[in-house]
Amino acid sequence: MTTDLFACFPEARASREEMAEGAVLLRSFIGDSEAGLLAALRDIVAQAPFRRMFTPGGHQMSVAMTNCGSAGWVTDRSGYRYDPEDPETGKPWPAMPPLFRELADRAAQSGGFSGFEPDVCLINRYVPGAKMSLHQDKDELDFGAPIVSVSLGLPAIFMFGGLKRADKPRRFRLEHGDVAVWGGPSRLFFHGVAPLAEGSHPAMGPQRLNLTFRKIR
Ligand code: MD3
Ligand code: FE
Repeated sequence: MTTDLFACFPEARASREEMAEGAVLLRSFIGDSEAGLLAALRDIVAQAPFRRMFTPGGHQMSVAMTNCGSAGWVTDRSGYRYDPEDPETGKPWPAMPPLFRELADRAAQSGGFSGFEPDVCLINRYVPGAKMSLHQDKDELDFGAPIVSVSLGLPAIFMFGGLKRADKPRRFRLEHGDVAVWGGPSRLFFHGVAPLAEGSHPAMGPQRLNLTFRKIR
């Protein structure tokens, strides 16, 4: 019988890798928070279900999304915005769980950014075939604050370009439990996610979730 050391002891994978100036990849950073994160996610999704939104160009996104925090990122035929209410229910988005805040702040700290106070957590769900085209995140007011991302479930190939759309992206495989911090000069770098490969994750099933923590005001 063989044993997958990294599956049994995820912390054995823990490492810190600089992807670019201001961008740090913290492998397996979620550690003991996994069960708490998944329980809190179940709660959020029960109040604000995942939905596939439409871009201003009229295309339906392959990624399904929801949010928690004092606002949420939404897109429809009229454009992109951060909205304090879930347009599907007319209610405020679920509050950001303290565990989310604490994890994001610890990660930002490890990435070299102190006192990160995210007000929004966008939650993306990818099923096999879903992707996110190359884009910049610039709907936030304060580019001095980093974005922190948490990957759960199936692995994804993250494409990390530069300040210009034409800059050739480098590829990083993001796995269950990995956390990344994107700040400083890399905050406005183009990035995307390649179509998710088929598969099933032991804890998450046939999907990938990505949480991005943002300070929008
Ligand atoms: C680098 N999400 O929601 S997270 C997004 O995996 C988004 O779902 C991807 O891009 C995902 O906007 C990537 C990693 C990420 C997030 C924001 C960034 C990388 C970033 C902002 C600037 C540079
Ligand atoms: Fe993005």
